[in-house]
Amino acid sequence: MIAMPSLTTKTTCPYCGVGCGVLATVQPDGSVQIQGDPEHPANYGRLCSKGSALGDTVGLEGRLLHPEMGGRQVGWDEALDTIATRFQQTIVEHGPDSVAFYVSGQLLTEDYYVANKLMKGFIGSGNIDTNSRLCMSSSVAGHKRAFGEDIVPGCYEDLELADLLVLVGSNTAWCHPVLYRRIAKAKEDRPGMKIVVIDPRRTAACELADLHLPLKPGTDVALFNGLMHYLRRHDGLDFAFLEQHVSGFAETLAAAANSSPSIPAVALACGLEEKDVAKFFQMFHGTPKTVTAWSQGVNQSSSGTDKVNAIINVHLATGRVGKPGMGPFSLTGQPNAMGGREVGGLANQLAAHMDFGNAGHQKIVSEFWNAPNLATRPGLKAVDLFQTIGEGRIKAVWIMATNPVVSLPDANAVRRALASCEFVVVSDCEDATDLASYAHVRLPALAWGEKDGTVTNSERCISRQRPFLPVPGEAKPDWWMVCEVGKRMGYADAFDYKNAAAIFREHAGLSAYHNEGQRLFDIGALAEMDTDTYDELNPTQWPLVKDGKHGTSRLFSDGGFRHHDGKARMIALSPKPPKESVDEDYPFVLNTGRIRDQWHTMTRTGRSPRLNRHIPEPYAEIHPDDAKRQGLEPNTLVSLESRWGKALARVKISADQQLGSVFMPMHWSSQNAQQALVNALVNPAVDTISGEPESKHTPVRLQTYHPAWHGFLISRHPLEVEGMEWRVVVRGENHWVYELAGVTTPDNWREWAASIIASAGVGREGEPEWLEYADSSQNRYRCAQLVEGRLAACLFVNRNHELPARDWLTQLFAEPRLDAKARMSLLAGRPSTAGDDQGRTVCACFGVGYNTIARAIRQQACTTTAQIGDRLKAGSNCGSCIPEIKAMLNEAKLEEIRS
Ligand SMILES: Nc1nc2c(c(=O)[nH]1)N[C@H]1C(S)=C(S)[C@@H](COP(=O)(O)OP(=O)(O)OC[C@H]3O[C@@H](n4cnc5c(=O)[nH]c(N)nc54)[C@H](O)[C@@H]3O)O[C@H]1N2
Ligand SMILES: Nc1nc2c(c(=O)[nH]1)N[C@H]1C(S)=C(S)[C@@H](COP(=O)(O)OP(=O)(O)OC[C@H]3O[C@@H](n4cnc5c(=O)[nH]c(N)nc54)[C@H](O)[C@@H]3O)O[C@H]1N2
Ligand code: SF4
Ligand SMILES: [Mo]
Repeated sequence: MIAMPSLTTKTTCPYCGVGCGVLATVQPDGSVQIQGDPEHPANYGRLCSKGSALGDTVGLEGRLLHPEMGGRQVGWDEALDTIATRFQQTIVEHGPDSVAFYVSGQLLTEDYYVANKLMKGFIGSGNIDTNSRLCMSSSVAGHKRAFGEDIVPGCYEDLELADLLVLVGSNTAWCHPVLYRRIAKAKEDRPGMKIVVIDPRRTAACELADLHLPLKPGTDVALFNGLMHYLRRHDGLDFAFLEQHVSGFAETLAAAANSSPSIPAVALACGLEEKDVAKFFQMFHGTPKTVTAWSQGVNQSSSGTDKVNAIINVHLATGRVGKPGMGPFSLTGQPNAMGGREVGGLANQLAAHMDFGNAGHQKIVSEFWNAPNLATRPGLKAVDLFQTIGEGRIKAVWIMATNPVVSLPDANAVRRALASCEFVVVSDCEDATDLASYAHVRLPALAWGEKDGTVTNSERCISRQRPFLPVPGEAKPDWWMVCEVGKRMGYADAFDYKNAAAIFREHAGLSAYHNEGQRLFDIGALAEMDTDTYDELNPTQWPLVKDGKHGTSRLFSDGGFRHHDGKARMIALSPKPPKESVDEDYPFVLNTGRIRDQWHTMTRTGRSPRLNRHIPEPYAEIHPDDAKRQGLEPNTLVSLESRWGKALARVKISADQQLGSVFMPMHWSSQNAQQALVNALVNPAVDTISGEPESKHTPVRLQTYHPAWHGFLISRHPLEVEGMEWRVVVRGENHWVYELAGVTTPDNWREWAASIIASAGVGREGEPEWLEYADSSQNRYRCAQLVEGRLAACLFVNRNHELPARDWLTQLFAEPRLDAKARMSLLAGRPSTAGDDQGRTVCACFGVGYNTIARAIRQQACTTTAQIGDRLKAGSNCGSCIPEIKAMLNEAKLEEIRS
């Protein structure tokens, strides 16, 4: 056989809004090697733990590969005809507002563009909204209020050039890790650079912080109003800039003085130390080169838009906008959050940064699209949209590249709404998702590595996602599905595109159409490029107007804001408390967010064994004093209840939490955990301006949860493990771990285990051999099944949560045979040689565990992350784990953990 040369494709990471360039090389064995693209301006060769593990996620196992209707495989024609007919009928009977699309910042710009065009241009309804509503919409609204257009004025380099970087509600170390490493490098090179983190929790982003302000949840406006008033009193305002470029200034100052008259008043409102507030204000005042970057701790709030404007206000007041090392900077979440905003994917936008309610814009879009039926008013925003589905007024919905039954607040209500909906279409790459069972028609989408188009990152940089894998099964690009339905609904001319490049050209053309400098989003220079040029397109920042040669890094450095008077607006703000407040019944604030190695609902990162090892189980993190008061012990289970629903989680106790707060990650769905759906708890309150849900603030109560037994089952093959109260599935390298707890105890554990294993058809490999250990006085039970001397499965059960370390046991699955000594250790649940249990993974790239690092710190006297890197390699590749290693180095009493 002739070896095929390995071809390397330049593409873009499909995860976060940093938008890193990736080099993907398909190896002769079919695996995919992933490297950072040294030429990409977002990452210059770096990748984080998730990006580095992309090769683990591209397999075809578990993919949806054929269209389906009612669980039956159908041809594309049948599926597409059905969708077109059902939408058409619904529109004829109930009007265009009786149908909707719910789309995603994980679509490519080309997909997004045609979905928006079909709904707003041809169906004639504004009812297309996107998961960016849950993510960026407060920033969009804040930018529009302040600047007159949804513009991020700066670029990544500004975060490196700043002398002061303020991170507000952003766990950048875990959520934008490559950008965070760039910041870390800048600080290392210029130790004078200062970093302030404003977050109720002490997060991994605090690794670099000179000051952490653990403010009371939801009090950001009071803090930034306080800063505004302080700047005024300390002669910190840039009057020349204000006079020339800003309006609304007097009212804003008055409101700030009113709400936050003094440092003690701010400290009290925000639950902070006066000296810390003073220090922050002094730092901001004294440092012209300041960037304030934020993400979901700001956006996902019932006062999210006000929080955004409170931040922009102080930058306008000091003239620190759009200059090197200065500016307000909204970090986008998804790979194409920015592209979605360009095409107008939110229900309240039109397209290409044009607005409903502006007759001129309305005319431009309808003329360009040749769409006489263009929607004339905004559609419903995500939370309202699903409520309207629940009320039966929206009767047909098409959901693309998002998982609303997991990610929307009050997720059980969303489930009920979809269950009652007459016609639900779902396009996804995955077969099994929580959403799948609600679909009448399912469409198989191309996944990363197969699809072809563009995304735009947080700094307005457009990059290509290029295919390097063959099209699997009958999967198709999302844009193709939308266009086929459009054609079948009678709009053949408007949706007749040969390829993604043709759609992109049109998108670029619309941005420039009758623009004449009216809208900053203008990529006219790309409107006429041919398909080869598109294929070779290098990362390009917008704006890039016709005949322009280079993109634009910074905007508004000399004013030129987009309101009619050319001025920016400062917004007078009075702080508002979160919509739902804690009380005697629900005394804790539930805060939710992300962990380092999982992406959203885990449909992709959950496929990667090394990513699953960082934090394998859903948890609720709580302060030690609160835990004591509630009688919660580490690693037990806790039941959480809000006015909207219930969930269970593993207890994690840490002083990183503030009193009265509990944090839960958002990632686990019913696919991989039972009863750990965080959005079952989360309240559906939204910001009245942006419609963004308050995902960071729900009153809850906590209760210890005592099942009759705790246990775990590890198996070489995936199993169906049902019928208990707690079940979490964790995919490993050559095994699956099932974390379990139940209220009813099986009569015979071995029979119970055997029947579960048998149902997976494992016995056929050979005669199973059982090892068993039972201690009925303690209710402890352990057994293992071996097939031809090789470990096939093991079960460990205990009355309480104290169980052996999983990480060490899973290593036994790599052994071809277990000898007598290994069998003894197996049932004992611990290695016969101390030091073999490396604990949960900290470094995903090299699989280095917590205990291994702890031993290096204690026994080999390592004191720096560089030494740990030299000895163990940990932290020496992507660097995503450096904040955790630093935290370990700073910990006075480092104890090994049992994981
Ligand atoms: N590993 C990983 N990375 C991701 C993602 C992922 O799923 N996994 N998703 C991507 C997406 S789509 C997004 S949107 C981004 C999100 O990125 P981030 O916004 O950084 O992530 P979150 O964890 O949602 O929330 C950020 C912080 O807000 C804090 N917070 C809560 N309430 C308040 C408050 O009232 N005020 C302030 N100042 N802070 C508060 C929380 O404690 C939390 O630490 O991450 C992107 N990157
Ligand atoms: N409680 C709480 N809830 C939150 C948040 C929070 O912080 N707390 N954060 C919110 C935020 S910021 C976000 S962005 C959302 C994210 O929430 P979701 O968008 O619901 O989460 P994902 O898991 O990214 O869903 C993407 C789905 O699309 C599929 N998919 C991936 N690529 C493609 C593609 O190219 N085409 C198609 N058709 N399908 C594809 C995936 O398999 C997956 O099923 O969650 C929000 N929900
Ligand atoms: S920081 Fe990580 S997840 Fe984000 S784009 Fe870069 S490699 Fe992907
Ligand atoms: Mo997001």
